[in-house]
Formats: sequence, C-alpha cells, structure tokens
Amino acid sequence: MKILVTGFEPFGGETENPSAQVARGLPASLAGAEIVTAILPVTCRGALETVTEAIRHHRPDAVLSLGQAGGRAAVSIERIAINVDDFSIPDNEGAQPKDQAIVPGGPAAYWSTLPIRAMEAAVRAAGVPCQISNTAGTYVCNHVMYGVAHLLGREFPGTVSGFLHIPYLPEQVLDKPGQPSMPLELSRQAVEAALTAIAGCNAATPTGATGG
Ligand code: PCA
Repeated sequence: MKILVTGFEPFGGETENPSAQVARGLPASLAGAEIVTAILPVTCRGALETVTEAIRHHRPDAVLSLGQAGGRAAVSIERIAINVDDFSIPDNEGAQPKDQAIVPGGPAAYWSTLPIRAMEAAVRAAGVPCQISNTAGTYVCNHVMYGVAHLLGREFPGTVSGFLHIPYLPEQVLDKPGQPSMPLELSRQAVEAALTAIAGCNAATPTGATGG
C-alpha cells in the first residue's frame, strides 16, 4: 500500500512546524507500506491545492495529514472534520474567514476513515502519550482534513484519510511558560507507530479500514 503523509509550513509567527519536520524525516518505506510526503502551505487557498495535486499524482491508498496543535500535551488523533472555516488568526496569506462553509452545501462533517483506535493503541504502545480528539479546530488543519475527505469521496473512494495533531516542540515553548511540548523524536515515533497501524489494518482489510 502507499500512504501519503502531509506536514505544514510554520505559521502564527513560529519558525518551525514539527509536523513538517516529522513528515520530512520519515523513511521511504515502513511496515511494508510506501511512504510519500508533501509539505502544505498554511493558507486556506493553497493547502488544499497542494494536497489535491499530491493525491492526484501519487494516488495513495491512505492519507495521513499532520499538523501542529499548540497547547495540547499529547499526540491527538482526530475523529472528525467539520464544514467550517472560522480562523482565530490569519493564515500565511492574511486570510481570516469567519463562519464560512469549506464546501457550501457539503456534509456538516466527515469522520476520519483511518483506524483511529488501532493508531491510538500503537502510539501508546510506542510509549508516547496519545488521545482521540473530537475537534480538529476550525483553522487550516480542519480545512485540510475536511477538504481531503471531500475530494477522496468524489475522486478516490477507495482511499482512507485522517489527521494527527502534534504538540509544540520544546524549543517553541521557551518563550511560552506553562505550555506543553513534545520532543521531535517522540512525535516521530508516534507517527511511525500510527503509520504501522494503518499499514497493518490495510493488510487485514484490503478494501480499507473504517473509522471509529
Ligand atoms: N496547525 C494548524 C494549521 C497548520 C498547523 O500545523 C491547525 O491546527 O489548524
């Protein structure tokens, strides 16, 4: 199987984004799965364009998108994406949509179609704090999770997708007293464990695992 892993460029005044660092550092193959990667701009307009191009080019069996979630102490595996852009800060192009549908007339939400409980168990077994999250926010990460699910349903119905949020790096919280962080190496191990779970579930159910 082939898994597309995406990370994001830095945003919100940061100079690093751990999601891009983890994506860039992944091996080309893991647990029998081919891993391909793409780094997305943190822009409402460009993020979906870039991931859509990568999906059409690579035609993966699964898409795991990664993003930074400042303020969260554990790796979070997202359960659901909702059909709204409601940005609390401008994106990297200065856009700040409020209360806007991502896909006007589209479904209210899309579930992750990745094996989220198997991923959670695998990440914890690797020794990394991990939780299922019931909100991916209403910023660019939710936008990408929703947009990818919408695209796949129309163009690649056999491809599963979902999202995993990574805490800040320790160096990002030096000027943010009280904020949680996670060393890059732990986040990397978490993502590799999650990918191994995705590859294992795909091998067990060739038509694709379902979320939940
Ligand atoms: N995190 C942001 C967008 C890019 C990123 O890494 C989010 O959670 O929406």
